[in-house]
Amino acid sequence: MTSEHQPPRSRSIEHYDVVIIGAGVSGMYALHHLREMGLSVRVYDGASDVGGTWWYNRYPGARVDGPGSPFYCYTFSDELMNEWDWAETQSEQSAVLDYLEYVADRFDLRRDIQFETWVQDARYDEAAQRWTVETSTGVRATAPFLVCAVGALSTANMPDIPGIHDFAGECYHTARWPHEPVSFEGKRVAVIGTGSSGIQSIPEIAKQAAHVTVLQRTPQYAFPAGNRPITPEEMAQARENWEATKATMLANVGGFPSDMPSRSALEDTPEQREALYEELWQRGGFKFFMGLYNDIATSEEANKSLADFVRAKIREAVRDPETARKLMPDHFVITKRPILEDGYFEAYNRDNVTLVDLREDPIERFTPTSVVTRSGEHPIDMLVLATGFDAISGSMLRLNPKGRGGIPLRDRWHDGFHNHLGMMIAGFPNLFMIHGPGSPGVFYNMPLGAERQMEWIGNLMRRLREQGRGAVEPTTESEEAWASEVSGIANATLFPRTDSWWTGANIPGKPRGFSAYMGGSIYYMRIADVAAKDYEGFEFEPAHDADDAQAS
Ligand code: N01
Repeated sequence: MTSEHQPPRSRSIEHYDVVIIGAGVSGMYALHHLREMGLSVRVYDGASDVGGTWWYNRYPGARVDGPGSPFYCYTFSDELMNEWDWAETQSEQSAVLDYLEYVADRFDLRRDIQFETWVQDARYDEAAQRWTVETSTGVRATAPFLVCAVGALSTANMPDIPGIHDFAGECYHTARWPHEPVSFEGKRVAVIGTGSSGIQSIPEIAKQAAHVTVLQRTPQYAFPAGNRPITPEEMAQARENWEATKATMLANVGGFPSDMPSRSALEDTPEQREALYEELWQRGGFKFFMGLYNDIATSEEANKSLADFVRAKIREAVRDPETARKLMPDHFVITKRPILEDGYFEAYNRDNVTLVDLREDPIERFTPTSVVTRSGEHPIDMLVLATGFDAISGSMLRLNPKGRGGIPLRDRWHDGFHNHLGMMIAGFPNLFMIHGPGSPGVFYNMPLGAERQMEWIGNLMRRLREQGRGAVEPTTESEEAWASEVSGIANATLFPRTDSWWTGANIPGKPRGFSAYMGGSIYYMRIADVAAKDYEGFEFEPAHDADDAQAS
């Protein structure tokens, strides 16, 4: 039983300045930053070590599938940059976890983290102006500030399919992969899901399994990962140019060191576009998106030119025309999270891989030994759920903190993820989210984004303490204005027109809406501006006991 599900044991009570929930990339930095500010901090995490999503997602083939190393990293410490060598551009999961473990050692983080401890409840006490958390290990802790570093891609999406719980074979979710080795040898494996996790794991599983049946709901565009070793010379160069590189990262819309494209795809002839697409395809990696045209996400015509190119590449890679047809995506390219692949389409050329298109041949039920689709029964020994996450807002809803008047967040968010600046929620004073809905979060270099949000949060905490204020929260008017700003930016693009986990469409019953701030670096100017205007859009409450607030 994971600590998430353990009944609470006997209660003791502890007091801190800040409680942080989550010891992943964001929570680790939050701890470091707040401790440097001189605050007493306690972190709780259900896992048994640091890493968050990198601790859980250890399925075969798991790798960084964004613009990768050495720039998917913290920037707060030059020493760290000098000490850590990245081996590959698309680091494998174990390499990222090694890095995070090194960070935990290097900055002595673990002494303030309580692992295998699930926060089961978080409740605001209006009189005391403090949050109280209840944990699975029986510890109860209070603090004036609660930082929710609960992860944008953390709460696994478990599909509700008739009979799925009756399936008697091995069953694994990619986001809760076992720590013990999983053998596929000689087994008939079904995989549900063809997002990043499915597309990374399917070729690896196919290398060992007797047979793989891929159950695909939506075909996807995927681009060559272009993974390659990082040479010592490249590492040395990255370190030498680190100051300039950081400045480029801060200015870049996605927080990575690349220049933003300034040309429309429609300025080029079809031949010129094709040549550029081909060059980037051969190079691989996320440069494909960052070195491209500036209107792929906004112009239907520009988008179609790239979509057609990728569809042709899929036709080229997959020998069986009927399988290639089923693999053909028809949404706007990049409007579901772009995927980097390594041998995914070629896997369908193997004799032991079969594709089921669930749009034509839906799953009817599971039995103890098979999955039954409309066309017939597929006997299986193992089921792999690569079905993704209740993303961005799901982990906050799972925590379901209770704000003023005991109002649960699920009530406040029943029709949308109301918040201001992606960090604070009206009625939930002194509660901060990192990478929450309404922030750039998953659209940004996540370690760097966590650092930048945490600096803003730390400054607000400092201001409260210095001025003897007890609580801060946004007004509902500022939340509404923020929601308009977030959706206004998204609606200028093609992104909201496709069902994706960005829009909440992957979770039945979830309120629809594009929940990431797509302005990238503009976001950090916006939050700096709010701070400069003495936290415009926020309300401060005097400390009920000013002496206590200063001393706590
Ligand atoms: O999840 P997904 P993921 N019946 O939601 C299908 C990051 N990431 O874990 O598209 C049948 O993308 C669903 O179908 P549909 C990365 O940002 C990072 O793959 O909703 N199918 C889809 O095909 C990524 O984008 C890394 O129609 C069902 C799949 O399951 C994000 O995490 C590695 C279904 C889910 O795809 C999420 O990726 C991996 C159902 N009931 C991921 N429910 C690294 O950097 C869902 N699906 C290491």
